[in-house]
Amino acid sequence: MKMNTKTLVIAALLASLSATAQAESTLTIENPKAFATPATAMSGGGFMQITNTGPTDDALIGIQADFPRVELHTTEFTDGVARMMHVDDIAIPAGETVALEPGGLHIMFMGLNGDPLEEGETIPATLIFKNAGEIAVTFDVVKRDMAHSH
Ligand SMILES: [Cu+2]
Repeated sequence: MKMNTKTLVIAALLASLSATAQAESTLTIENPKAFATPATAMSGGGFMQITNTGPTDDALIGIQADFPRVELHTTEFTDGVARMMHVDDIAIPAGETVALEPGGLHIMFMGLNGDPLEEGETIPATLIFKNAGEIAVTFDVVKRDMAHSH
């Protein structure tokens, strides 16, 4: 009986701790998705919208996923030619929504090497933010909408 009470107290403590952690998270991740790639593709793009509802600027500084390499990329256009460049971080200013989208900022899943991203698959990943810390997300692999290709 005594044991049960103690267990209940610990459970209640843990519940309140996780509720606190959630209340302090001011980042909302919406619509994480990746496009299905051709069989020979070496990399695939990941996209989402990140909203910072808090009073403090934050930044996406990394991502972990089960690929040989995962990078943060931006896209630059020179004379109409798109070129992807690696960036160290992506600023998520207070009160703003930052869209990672085709032709702009994106996540690059690299080293696919014969194991393409397939429609219907999901990609579990952990986003790492400067202030908010780690946030788990799951990317849905969807067919690429050709109207928005870059
Ligand atoms: Cu890229």
